[in-house]
Amino acid sequence: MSDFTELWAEIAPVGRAESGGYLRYALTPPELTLRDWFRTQAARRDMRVTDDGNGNLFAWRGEPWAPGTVLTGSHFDSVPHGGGYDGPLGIVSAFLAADKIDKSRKIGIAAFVEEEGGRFGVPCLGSRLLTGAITPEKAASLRDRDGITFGEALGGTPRGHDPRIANVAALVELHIEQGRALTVPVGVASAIWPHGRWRMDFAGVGDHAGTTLMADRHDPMLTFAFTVLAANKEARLSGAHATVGRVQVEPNATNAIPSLVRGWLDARAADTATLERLVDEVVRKATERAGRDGTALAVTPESVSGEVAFDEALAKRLSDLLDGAPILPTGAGHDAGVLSAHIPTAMLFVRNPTGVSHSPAEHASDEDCEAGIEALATVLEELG
Ligand code: HGY
Ligand code: MN
Ligand code: MN
Repeated sequence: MSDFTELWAEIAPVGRAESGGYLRYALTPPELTLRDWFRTQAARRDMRVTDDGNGNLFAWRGEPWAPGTVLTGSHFDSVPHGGGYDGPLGIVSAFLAADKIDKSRKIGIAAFVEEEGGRFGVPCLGSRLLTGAITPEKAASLRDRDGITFGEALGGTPRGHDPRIANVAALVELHIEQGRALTVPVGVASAIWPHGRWRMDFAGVGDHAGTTLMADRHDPMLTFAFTVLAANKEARLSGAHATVGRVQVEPNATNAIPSLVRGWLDARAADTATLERLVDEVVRKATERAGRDGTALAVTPESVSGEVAFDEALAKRLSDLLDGAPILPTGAGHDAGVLSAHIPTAMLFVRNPTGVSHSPAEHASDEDCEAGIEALATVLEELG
């Protein structure tokens, strides 16, 4: 066993479902167990652990937020039945990279809360709070599917923006690549596509499935189904990405015409104008169809992230440092994207041979993960 496989084996069983995917929702028992594991790793390295009052954990070599600190890390939480690498790989790699560099280097390892937005609906919630991109009050009021608020789960109102982020010299987040573009063990991020999630509420008239004539129906499932197809078509036509992976139906009965269908549109594009055109066209077509179906559509943007162009000079510097590692964009959002507006930020990607992610099938080889750790250590040594 290597240091990596040993540490990986410690966390692999935590929150794993029968599907082989993970149910590591923010501040739930599996993720809290990983937080305890984080504290143990920090203690083994005489690193001080702090909680920023927003649910983000940090392990420090040197004083917390000391000027010149280089920050690394990622997140523990997963999407439902997501892969084990998305997030935790960045944290495990951070501890192992810290083991390899001069102990005089001031570094911080972060475990950001609710990166996936899988419990409270807003992705990168912890880094948005830390940077002031969301107010503590708004964050505290977010509810999970059981009606528990983030404030209740956190044990109080989050602290919000921490001006000490200005002390950080650089942030480097290591993450498994989530596309099929990286064909060597390690890459460097150039950009994150603008993306967002929009909640679409289709309201109709609930009624009996057996006695209601087809001509008399106002069935929101029809408008919803049309909208899913329209989103797919518009995305294909514009080279963007559109997904509806989450649906709620009321009353969700086999023999009842729904009164409400709630679906979430996840839309992403290489540039903001394309993304806006895509969403506008989908909403226009869906609204027009609602008129024909006698249903009503309400669209609520739940989180929208603008394009992130990582620090170009820093990306080039890291690519040169890593023997010409390829520099590539991603359609996946990351805490590093949120922080990049406040701190010189870079991302390292570790090859994902199939590119599959947000799925139990997500995988990276031990060799590539170990190459990622070496790369992260090289970068932390250089930037520290
Ligand atoms: O959904 C995303 O882009 C990321 O995995 N949070
Ligand atoms: Mn993810
Ligand atoms: Mn992630």
